[in-house]
Amino acid sequence: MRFSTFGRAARVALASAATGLALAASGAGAATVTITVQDQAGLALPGSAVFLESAEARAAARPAVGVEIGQQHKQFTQRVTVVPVGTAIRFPNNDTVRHHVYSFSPTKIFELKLYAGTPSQPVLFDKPGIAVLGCNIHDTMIAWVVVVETPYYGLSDGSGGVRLDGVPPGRYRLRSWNPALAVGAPALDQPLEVTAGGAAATVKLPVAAAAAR
Ligand SMILES: [Cu+2]
Repeated sequence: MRFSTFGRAARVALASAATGLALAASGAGAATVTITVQDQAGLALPGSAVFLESAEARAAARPAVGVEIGQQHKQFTQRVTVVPVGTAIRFPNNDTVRHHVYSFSPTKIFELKLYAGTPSQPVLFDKPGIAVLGCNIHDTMIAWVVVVETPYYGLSDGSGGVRLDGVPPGRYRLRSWNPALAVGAPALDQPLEVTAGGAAATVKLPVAAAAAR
């Protein structure tokens, strides 16, 4: 039948067009961005949040799954955690003492009242920004959650380095943040152009690395 033949051909054409688009989208996302985070004296700033913002990046952001911030030896297991907006984080208590984890930051206000083990409900971080976490029982416990609107984010390693893979070429705002920045200070903001060959940049935050330890 003529109509069904046409239909099949149209379906094949549509399917290959869709595949072609998918390939173009993923093929364009192969660039690697390498960032080095330093203090004003050029010393490495480990544990700094680095992320790339753009309208396209915002549209591509998806919540991360399985993110946890534990408590062990009366400390949070990570000082800084970076997650895309919409991520639910679990707060398992691995200590025998109880903790009372809270945040009064506008990015996410919550309180997990005195508990042992893992609270049944994770906490949903549904707004971009930076939340400071504390424990009502142990004043020295502190950690930060950096909530970003992009899939391209990372945390600097011991040498201050961050490698972001699969970044589509384009113009971005390179954002960098470390807890040693003044309280309430936003992430540093500078332009970054990513080409098909990737990009590399060194960021200098207005802090002293010694203060970041
Ligand atoms: Cu505690």
